[in-house]
Formats: sequence, structure tokens, C-alpha cells
Amino acid sequence: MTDIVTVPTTPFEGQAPGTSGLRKKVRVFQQPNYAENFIQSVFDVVKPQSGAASADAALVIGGDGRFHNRAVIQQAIRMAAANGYARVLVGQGGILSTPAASNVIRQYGASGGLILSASHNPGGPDEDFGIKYNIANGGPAPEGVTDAILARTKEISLWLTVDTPDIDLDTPGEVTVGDMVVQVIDPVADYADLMEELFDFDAIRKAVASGFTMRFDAMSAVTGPYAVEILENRLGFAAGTVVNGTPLEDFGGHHPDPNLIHAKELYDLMMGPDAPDLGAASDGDGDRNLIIGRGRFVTPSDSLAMLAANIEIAPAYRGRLSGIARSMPTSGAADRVAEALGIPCFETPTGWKFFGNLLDAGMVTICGEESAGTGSDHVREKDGLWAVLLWLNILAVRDISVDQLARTHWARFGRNYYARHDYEAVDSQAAAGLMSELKGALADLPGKRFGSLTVSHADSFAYTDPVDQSVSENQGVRVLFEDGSRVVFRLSGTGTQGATLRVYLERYEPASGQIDADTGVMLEAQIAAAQEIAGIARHTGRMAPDVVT
Ligand code: VG1
Ligand code: CO
Repeated sequence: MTDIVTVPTTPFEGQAPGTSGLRKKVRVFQQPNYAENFIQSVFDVVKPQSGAASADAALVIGGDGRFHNRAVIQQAIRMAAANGYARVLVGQGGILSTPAASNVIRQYGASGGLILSASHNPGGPDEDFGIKYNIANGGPAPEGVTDAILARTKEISLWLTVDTPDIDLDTPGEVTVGDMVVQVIDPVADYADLMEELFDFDAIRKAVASGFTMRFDAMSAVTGPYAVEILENRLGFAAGTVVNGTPLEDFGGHHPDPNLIHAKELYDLMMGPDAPDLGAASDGDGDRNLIIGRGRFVTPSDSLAMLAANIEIAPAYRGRLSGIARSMPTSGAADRVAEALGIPCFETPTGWKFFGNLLDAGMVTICGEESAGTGSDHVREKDGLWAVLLWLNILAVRDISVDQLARTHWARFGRNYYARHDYEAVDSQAAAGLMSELKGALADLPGKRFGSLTVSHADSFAYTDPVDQSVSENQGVRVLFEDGSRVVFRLSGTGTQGATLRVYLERYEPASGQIDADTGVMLEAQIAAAQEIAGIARHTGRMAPDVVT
């Protein structure tokens, strides 16, 4: 038996897991005991109890390769050994994309996993880090678990470790740490094999052979090695199709956020004369996706709807689309597809953890969020490359362009014009003041006019999980107008500086209406109404959003 070392500690303020885990500046995580307190709190809540159940309890550990990844992984391995895990599976180099980690947890029957990432937030010594716990189904811990972890962080007095040196994370194989086995696994192979099972790689290869081209921007983040293996090695896209394919600890100094601001180079290429057929990108930890056709950007909300409408083209989904789920701020485009197909569409709070029960119960097959997240029941996380491959599979089989597919879709279902306006690093108190004033005014909003719009309904979104009946309140303010358009207000749960106010704007045009107009113009009335309803300038001092996606 290796000696277990008990380290005394005291609680830190503010270790609440947010929308997707605990996210703070690297400097905060570098404080002695900071990461350890959080990891011990996770283990205190979830670790298998001693006895038969713990004899083979495995934990998956991996991250997006950002600065501080390796240090926390080494510490987490020692702590797992001291906390009675039998085995740790860790990605080579400490790397596992978030969807690949979800897959490893499921495939190896692990009891859970620690995913080290701050996702689309920038990386580096002065930037962001994060830790998230996923449960045995491969998905983010549900609120019941994250609430218990937070409670534990407030009373923690010690953490456990073993006095062993760092392991070699770069050589695949097995080593022991204390009495625990650590298996360093290839982070890409299992995931790439899974993708090959789900999609018609032959059809995609044929399209590539007959001239279909793409560019995939890995944004110097975790998906580079996955994209090179799948797109270039297995599907035959030309070398160089994947750009920024080497994961860097600081993502080359960029925000690894696949949107029109941070992936502007890709956008410009796709709108220009030399555009390939498909442009795609993924975020820091590989769970988000950006889809741009030649001359045609597809919003994530539309992408969900278009993928759902066509998903049965992909071999693994033939004849088994049971339902669709979308987060509340995501547009209603998917609802129209569900209605046409006669399947249910669920509206959940923001964050992938709310899809887990629906997926486990087989009630939905595909899920999505307006924030560039799409995924299915193949794992329990959103999955960037999966979405890109599903698009490729559909385009290859239908033999049409992204633009044609989008137009055909809107001509059938109508179009939900959609935009999100983010006000970043707003003073936290000002943001809280805005939200509480807004909530206080909800009851009086129905019937009020804002320009050409009249409010029909306003509420603070609450969700009752249809599987376990758990209730989540305060999940964003919705203001619906009589013409069917709406605005939604939320504070971000992933930021690390002040508060981020997100304003979501949406308006539906039927197939007989203007389905190829400018989004900004189409949403003018909703943008003006949102300003007035929430007093954004008055509370935040901001005249315009920082990011429009
Ligand atoms: C954001 C998105 C949300 C997403 C979450 C995690 O959360 O809005 O849809 O699930 O990020 O994505 P928030 O609370 O900041 O709005 V990831 O790719 O950062 O793990
Ligand atoms: Co992410």
C-alpha cells in the first residue's frame, strides 16, 4: 500500500460549476490548493465507495491542451490514486477533446471523467482554465451533482494525494501510481473509429474524389489531430485542408471560438471567389462547430434544423430519429422540422447537461444549441467534428451545395431569422441589476407596445425535466411578441471576467415571406425592443454589443 497524504486546506469562495464546469483565470487555478479543493470536492461527491464497486472504478482524465493542462492532470492522477480509483484512462499528452472524452467514458465503462477545459475562452498564463466533471453516461454532471460539489467546496478541510512523481503522459501504455493503474491512451483512434461507424465514409470519399473541397480551421486547438486523421487520412481530403491543426497552449493568442468574429479569415475565404465547397471550424475543446458553405453562413440554430431534417441519410441514424431537443434561446427552426416529421421537440435550459436524461431515455436523437453546439446520442456532449461529418454525409449523398440545401429547407419550413448580441465584461452588479429589474417588470409587459411589436407573454424560463422531474428555475428571461418574434435575456455562466449579457433575437418568416433577406435588417424591431425593455444602455453604459453572432 502506498501511503496516502492528507493535506489540510480551507475553502475558496466562488467555486460554483457554471454552465459547463468551473472556469477561472489560470492565475486563480495556480493558487495552492485551488484546483485540489475543487477536484477533492468532486471526488467526495462522486467517488465510488469502498468495496466491490470501487475495485474496478475507472476515471477518465483529459483536456484541450491549454496552458496549465499538464500540471492539473498530474495532480488529478495522484489524487485519484489517493481517493481509491482502481484505474485512470488519460489521453496521450493530456489531450482529449470533450466529445472524445465523453466517448472514452462510455466505451470503457468508466464511472466518470474530469475534462480540463475552458472551451472557447482564450488560453495562456493570463487567460482561462476550467475543470468539469462528467458522469458515467459520458455527459456533464447534472445540477443535482454540481450543487452537491459546490456545497462540498464550501466546507472542504483536506484533500488526499500520494507522494509519487509525475508520470510520462506522452508514451502510450500502462504505469502505476500508488495502487492505481494509469493507462495512457491514443486520444484520436477510438473517436475516429466511432465516426466511421456513424457515417457513410464511402459516399464522402467519392465526393472528395470527384472534386468536393473543404477547409477546416482547428483554431490551434484540440481538434487538429482529430481533423487531420479523419478528414485528410481517412476521407482523402487534400493535405492542408485542416488549417491551424497543431494544438497550442495559448491557441496562437486567439479566441478558439468558431464564430464569424473569431473565425473571420475562414468566413472571408468562404465569401470570396476561391471558396471551397464547405468551411468549418471547431472550438478550444472540440465540442462546437461552425458551418459555412460557399457564400452561405448557416446559423447554428438553422444547422440543427437542417441536420435533423436530413439525419436519417447517415447510416447510423436511418429510421431512428425519435425526437429533437434544443436549448431555450436556440431558434424555433428545429421545432418546425419536428412538427413536420411528427416527432417531439424539447426546449431545455442552456447547457448540454440538460440533454443527458432525454438522450439516455431515447426520447431524442439529436440536440443543439444556438452557441454552435450540435450533437446526438452517440456521446453525451456536443460534438464539433460530428456535426461537420454529418453535413458532409448529407451534402455528399444529396449532391447539393450548402446554399442549395439551406434555400430548399427554408422554402419548405420558412426561416427563423436569428442573432445573438453579447455585451462582454460588463460590471457584475450592473448586469445583476438589469436582470432583476427585468424580472420585476415581467408581469406588466404583456400588452405593452415597443415600436411595431406588442408583447404577448413574458416569463423567467423554468424547466421541469420530463425524465426525473427535477426543476431548474431562472434560466433566462423570455419576451414573446404577438407576431411570433421574441427576445431572450441571459447572463453567461462561462465567463471569467465581470458579467456577459446575452441578448437573443428571433423572428420567423413563413416560406411565402422574405426568406433571403439581411438578418440585421429583419431583426431591427426586435433589437430596438430589447434595448428598451431591458434598458441595456442605461444599466451597462454600452451603446452596442461587443460580439454579434
Ligand atoms: C455558453 C453557451 C452554451 C454552452 C456553454 C458551454 O454558455 O451559451 O450554450 O452550452 O457556453 O459551451 P453561457 O452560460 O456562457 O451562455 V462550451 O463549448 O464553452 O463548453
Ligand atoms: Co467548447
